[in-house]
Amino acid sequence: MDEKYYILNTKTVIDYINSSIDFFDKNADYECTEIGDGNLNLVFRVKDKNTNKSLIAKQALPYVRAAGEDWPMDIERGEIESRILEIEYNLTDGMVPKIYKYDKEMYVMLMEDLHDYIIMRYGLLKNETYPNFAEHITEFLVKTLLLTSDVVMEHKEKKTSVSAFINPELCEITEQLVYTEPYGDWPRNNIEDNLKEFVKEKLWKDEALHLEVAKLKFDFMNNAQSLLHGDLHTGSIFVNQEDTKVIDPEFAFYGPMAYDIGALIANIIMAYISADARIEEINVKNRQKDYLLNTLEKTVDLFQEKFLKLFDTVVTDDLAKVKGFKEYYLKDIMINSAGVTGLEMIRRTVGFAHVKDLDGIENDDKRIKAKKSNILLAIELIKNRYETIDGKTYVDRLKKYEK
Ligand code: SR1
Ligand code: MG
Repeated sequence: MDEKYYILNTKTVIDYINSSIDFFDKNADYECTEIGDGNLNLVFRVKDKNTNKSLIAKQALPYVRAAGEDWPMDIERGEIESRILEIEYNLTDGMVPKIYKYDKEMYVMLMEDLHDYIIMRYGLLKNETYPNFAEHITEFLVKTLLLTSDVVMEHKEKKTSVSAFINPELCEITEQLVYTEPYGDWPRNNIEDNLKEFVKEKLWKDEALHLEVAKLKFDFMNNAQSLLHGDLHTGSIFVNQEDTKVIDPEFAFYGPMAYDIGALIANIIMAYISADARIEEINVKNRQKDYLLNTLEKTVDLFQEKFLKLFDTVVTDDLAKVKGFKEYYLKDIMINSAGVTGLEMIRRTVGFAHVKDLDGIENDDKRIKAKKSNILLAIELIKNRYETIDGKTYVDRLKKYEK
């Protein structure tokens, strides 16, 4: 790590910004808060109260924030994030925040403050709905995934890009936290007492399940298909009624498209399971559940529709143009997306990193019931992924576990 590196705080970040870029007025009246609630970084929002002009300063720490200094973490991830944000910005016409500057010595990214947006997970937990979300996020997925694959990119250029996005430490986190630890008695697992017996029975003893998880794990590690976001859950998405922006791609690397698609689908499903357990008022509950079911179905189906459409206009590889190939290629992606959906749902229930959707269900009985349904549905998705391709199948499977 560079000698110039020091960890910023709400006081030092203001001078740091002013010595880095020309952004604020000389007479600015600063307000600064640390708003990071992810597992890894410090995130400061700095605003001039006179003009309301603001920006975000995100600094990578040399360790996992959620665990402390005992869990060291590659600080170069900040650089990977700034590079992929630039690529995604160009591929999607600005569906990610604009980067003003990346500082390689301080591992700080200065970027656009999306102050009119809310993190989608929190919006959904407030029972908000976002009518354009499925349209927007499928646009993001199709463009970032298809346009960075061998279907489109010149193959040598793509291989160079693969090597530029080798992200071994963050991939290892995923290999461990998503694909390994939930399936055995690992120390970082976080399982509530009332769930332990169920988890042992359903997740740790089921060898048929372990075989399917192993297949998916080796797909994650060996299939350098596209430049992934790498952590596309509802905490990595900012929304409002009109717009959608994706943030936090520090887990980016070349991996299977299914990893981004499945992570997203899983988080929509968990929002649904959460709404069903949390919301008391029946009209609000029904409206929220209808919205989430509709968003689930639309996200799965629109992705496929847009994928097939864009494929024809951007494909460059001669053999990928062969009749039947694009349908074959997409089907394989969707099969593994259902598998990843299940993996993400399981790890968010019993692994190191949970979600508020489930942990935030206050009533103990309802929370345990919701977590059990979540696990059972997830196992079904992993084992029956070959038959889980379209949106309606997801909806039907989800509804089976509601009662
Ligand atoms: C130690 S990092 C734990 C989790 O937080 C990130 O957001 C990723 O989801 C990762 O798995
Ligand atoms: Mg994150």
